[in-house]
Amino acid sequence: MAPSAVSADVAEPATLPHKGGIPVGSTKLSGNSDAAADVADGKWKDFTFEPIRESQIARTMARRYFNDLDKYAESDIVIIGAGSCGLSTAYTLAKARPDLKIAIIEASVSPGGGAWLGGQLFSAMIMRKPADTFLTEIGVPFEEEGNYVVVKHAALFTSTLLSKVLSFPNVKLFNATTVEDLITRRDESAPGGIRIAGVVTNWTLVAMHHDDQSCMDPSTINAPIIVSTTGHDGPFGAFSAKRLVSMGALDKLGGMRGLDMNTAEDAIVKRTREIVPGLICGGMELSEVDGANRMGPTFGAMALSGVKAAEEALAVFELRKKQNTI
Ligand code: AHZ
Repeated sequence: MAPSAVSADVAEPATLPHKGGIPVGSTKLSGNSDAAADVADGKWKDFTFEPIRESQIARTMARRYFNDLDKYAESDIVIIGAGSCGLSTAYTLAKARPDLKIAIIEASVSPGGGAWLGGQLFSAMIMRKPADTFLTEIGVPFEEEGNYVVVKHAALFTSTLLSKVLSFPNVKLFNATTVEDLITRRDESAPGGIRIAGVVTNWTLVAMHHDDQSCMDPSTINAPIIVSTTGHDGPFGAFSAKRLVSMGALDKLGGMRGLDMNTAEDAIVKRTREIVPGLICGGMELSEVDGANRMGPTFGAMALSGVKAAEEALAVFELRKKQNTI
């Protein structure tokens, strides 16, 4: 069959997009240099960037990063893992409490966890109602399918949520950074005799070489509340749950059970809670704590577990902050 002609109702743009309106041309790029005016007018022949010395770039990046390390060494809330649950937690907390300093520690270079694809290697992301309320809150479009809604691509959800989270001035994402351990304080009143008082971190590339390099000590972040959302067990997953077991603060791992969407999603949201003083657990990491079912490729519970984790964090924040002065 011959290729069909371009449909007549798809009009050719009269001008190239960058000249026609967005963001240059009639709207103009902002900036007051001659070069900016040339770009706005589409004059590329004499175009040149503003001059730079390489050290300016190196110093700017280093200064900003080390300022952040200094600023967030004492955080109000640390979220471990920037998957769909951790990012939903961060969004809810940062919006509710702009006065709190929130650090997100993500082991991978790329935040988002398992939420870049909807399931298997498919694109669409499914959320069962009422999780559509969270999509509406963050401005992600979806299609109605009765009891559930569909986002056309999981990456649309993840990139939108990520951009909103990173736009909050009270949030810092430390990616390519692994939580290697938890900071603890003795607390005889707590079931396991400890309270969690921060995280022990290392750059992930360093953490990956503990077996073949000499000792490379980690760094630390103190915080009265840690929200752990590191996903179900795997090379990195269920980090805090496993560490709490090995230090005797949890009896044993419940072990994630087989797939049952109906049971799993309700359980994860309802049971998102503080499992040890100072440590709130949400998302699929919780399935390892409680022995909850997995849900597979339906993400509503991750978003709403994030909302619940934020609520649980704020409910105990003042108390834990008072306890965390030492
Ligand atoms: O890289 C991990 C991922 O981005 C990160 N992470 C894990 N251990 C870490 C550590 N330090 C720092 N020690 C760490 N970061 O945590 C993130 C977890 O994201 P995820 O998408 O795996 O977990 P989630 O609970 O947000 O979402 C789970 C999604 C799943 S799995 C599943 C099933 O198998 O049934 N169903 C759903 C919806």
